[in-house]
Amino acid sequence: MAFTDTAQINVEGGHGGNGCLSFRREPKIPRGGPDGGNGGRGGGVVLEADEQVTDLSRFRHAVHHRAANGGHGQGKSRHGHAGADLVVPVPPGTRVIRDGHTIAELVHPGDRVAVARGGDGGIGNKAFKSSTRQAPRTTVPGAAGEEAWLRLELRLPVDVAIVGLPNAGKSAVLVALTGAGATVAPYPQSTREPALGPLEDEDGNLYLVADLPGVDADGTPRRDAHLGQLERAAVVLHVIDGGDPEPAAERIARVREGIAPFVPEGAHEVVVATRADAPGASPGPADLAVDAETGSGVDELRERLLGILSARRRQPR
Ligand SMILES: Nc1nc2c(ncn2[C@@H]2O[C@H](COP(=O)(O)OP(=O)(O)OP(=O)(O)O)[C@@H](O)[C@H]2O)c(=O)[nH]1
Ligand SMILES: [Mg+2]
Repeated sequence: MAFTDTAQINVEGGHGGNGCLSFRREPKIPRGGPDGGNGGRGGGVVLEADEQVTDLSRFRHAVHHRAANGGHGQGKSRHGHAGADLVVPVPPGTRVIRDGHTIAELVHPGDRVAVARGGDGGIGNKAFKSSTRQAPRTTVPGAAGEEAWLRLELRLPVDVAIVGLPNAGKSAVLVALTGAGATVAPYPQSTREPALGPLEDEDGNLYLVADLPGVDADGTPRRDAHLGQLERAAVVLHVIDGGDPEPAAERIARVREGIAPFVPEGAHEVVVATRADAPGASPGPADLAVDAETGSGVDELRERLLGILSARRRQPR
């Protein structure tokens, strides 16, 4: 299923079990007192970051998430059991939004947030017995669980976001830089979802590079663009086709305009031209030129990126 980075889900805690109305009835005890037990509380709903889950696509069809109800109280003073909590696995990097407010960022595997409380259990008539009320018939029913609609947004911890026009060579640059297995194809929009690859600096720190198939040929963000994944990027790696006869400055401006709303403040932009070794190609105004086919310029590009990333790591904003 296609990579999905937003979802809308409904969560509901379990209903509390009802309190029980009961009196002790035994042959040798003619007027036994009240013995109705309390209801158990309903289970809560908990979201938990789980590294087995890579995106939010499962929530397209799994919208409602309801925890178990509490058991009803019973005679002979038996209380109902508590309903089990429902733990819903989400990918690490999930932001949880309720009524427009972020209530949690589940960044690391195992991070959890309770999103819907279970309803309180009811009260059985035994609890209402007192010196003046020997035979109470009062009970309290269980309460409904909390219910909420939540918006989930997956934000991958992207350090370098590769952007550029269709067919510019974004996927080829990702593969050349990181060895990731991305689709490289001689037609536009061959990449339909973010492809990821790692970069490692000399201290062994790992950085995530993402190829974001974000914009159309005219620079406008695509409907399924996933440009939200730019949010944490330290570097925007802007790939241009070094063999394209259209003036590079115009192509660059188009992409910049399209992605501008998504680029975080303080992000560095590195413009790299592909097809450096192809006949007639020109790097134009690019910072660097590479050829993904022959590998020329790729090491310099990697060093440039790691230089920015390492410096930023040492001096966090
Ligand atoms: N010779 C040469 N070919 C390249 C270079 N970069 C990309 N190509 C070729 O150009 C075509 C498009 O490259 P992709 O990496 O798929 O381009 P993209 O920007 O990811 O394209 P979309 O995902 O479709 O937007 C492929 O056939 C690549 O092999 C390069 O530096 N040199
Ligand atoms: Mg591609």
